[in-house]
Amino acid sequence: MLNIDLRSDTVTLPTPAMREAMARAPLGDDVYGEDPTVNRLQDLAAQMLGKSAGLFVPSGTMGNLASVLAHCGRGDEILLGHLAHTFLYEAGGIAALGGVHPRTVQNQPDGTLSLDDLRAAIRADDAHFPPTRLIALENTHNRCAGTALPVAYGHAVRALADEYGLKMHLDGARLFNAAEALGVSAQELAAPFDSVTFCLSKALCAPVGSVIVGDQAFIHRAHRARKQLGGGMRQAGVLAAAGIVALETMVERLKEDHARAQLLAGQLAELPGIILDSGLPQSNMVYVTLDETVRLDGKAMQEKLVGLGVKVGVVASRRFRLVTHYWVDDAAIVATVTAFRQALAGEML
Ligand code: TLP
Repeated sequence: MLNIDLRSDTVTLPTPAMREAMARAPLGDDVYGEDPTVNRLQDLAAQMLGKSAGLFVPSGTMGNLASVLAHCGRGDEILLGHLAHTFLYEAGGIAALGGVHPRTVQNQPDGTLSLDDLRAAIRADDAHFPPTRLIALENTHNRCAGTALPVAYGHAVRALADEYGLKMHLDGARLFNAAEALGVSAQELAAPFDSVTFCLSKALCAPVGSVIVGDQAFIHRAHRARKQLGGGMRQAGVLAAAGIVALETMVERLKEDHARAQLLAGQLAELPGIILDSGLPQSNMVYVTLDETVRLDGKAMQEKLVGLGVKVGVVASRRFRLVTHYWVDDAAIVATVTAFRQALAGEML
C-alpha cells in the first residue's frame, strides 16, 4: 500500500544524518546558555541570515509569538495580512498572551500587502487608537499558494516603516524556500526586517524547532519572552544538532521540491475536474480546486485518496493543498496523479 503524505512539509521525518548527529551532539543546560550545540545552531542561523544573534525555539508559532512580545507591549497594534499564519493559525496567541491588537490588511494574491493599504492602516497619534508598533509579513506566503515575496518589496515596506518609526517582523517559516524560488540569498530577504523567524522542521526536515534572529538587544528580549512562554529547554542540543544538519545540508536541495511541485501542478491541471487556481507554484505548495463537474466534495475526495495511499490537506470545501518535500520523490508524483485520476473516475457529472 502506498503511503504518500502531501498534507504538509511539517510531516518530514529526520534524515539518517540528523539522527546520527542527534546521538553524537555535545550537550549542556541551555537555560544556563551552556548547550554548545544550541549555541552553534544559533550562531550559524544568525550568520546565514546576516543578523547579530539567534534564539532556538520549539516551534514557528512560539518564534512568531516571542518576537511579537519582544517588539510590542500590551495594547500596541500589529499590522499583518488577513491570510497571515500568525493571524489565522496561531490560536490568537499574540492577543491572548500578549494583549497585542491585530489589525489585518488585505493580502494580495502574491502574498504582499499593498503599500497604500499599509499606509492607510497606520494609526495617527490619538488617544482613541492603539499605537501601531509592528508590521509582520510572511515569506513564502502559505495561504497565498507558497508565493515568494521579492527583496525589493521588503525594502519598500521598510522605507514606509521607517517613515513612521515602526518595527518589522518576518514569519519566514519557509524563508529558504523563498530564497530558492527567487534565486537570492536568505540574508538578502531578511535584511529589511528587525526580526525573522524561520523553521527547521518544515522543508528542511529537522524533527523540531525554529530559530529567531535579530540584533542582540531584540534577542535579549525574545529570550525572556521564550522563558515566559515555557520555551526554555534544557539539553536542547539533541534537537539543535538536527537543525545544524538541516542548515548545512538541506537548503540546496529545496529546488528539487519546487521542481516536483511544478510537475505535480502541471499534471493535476490536465485532469478533468481539477483547477489550478493559483497558477504554477513558485515553491513547494500546490493548491487545486475541484470544479462543479466533480460530484465529490473536498472531504469525500480526501477520503478516497487516503484509500489509494495519498494524503492531501483540505483547505476549503473543494480546495486542497499538496506540499512536496524530501520524502516525496518522482515516483510519488506519478502515483499521486494516478490516484487523483482513479478517485475522479466515475465521479464526474
Ligand atoms: N504551518 C502549518 C499549519 O499550521 C498550517 C503547515 O502545515 O503549513 N508560519 C507559517 C507560514 C507556517 O506555515 C507555520 C506552520 C507556522 C508559522 C507555525 O509553525 P509551527 O507548526 O512550527 O508552530
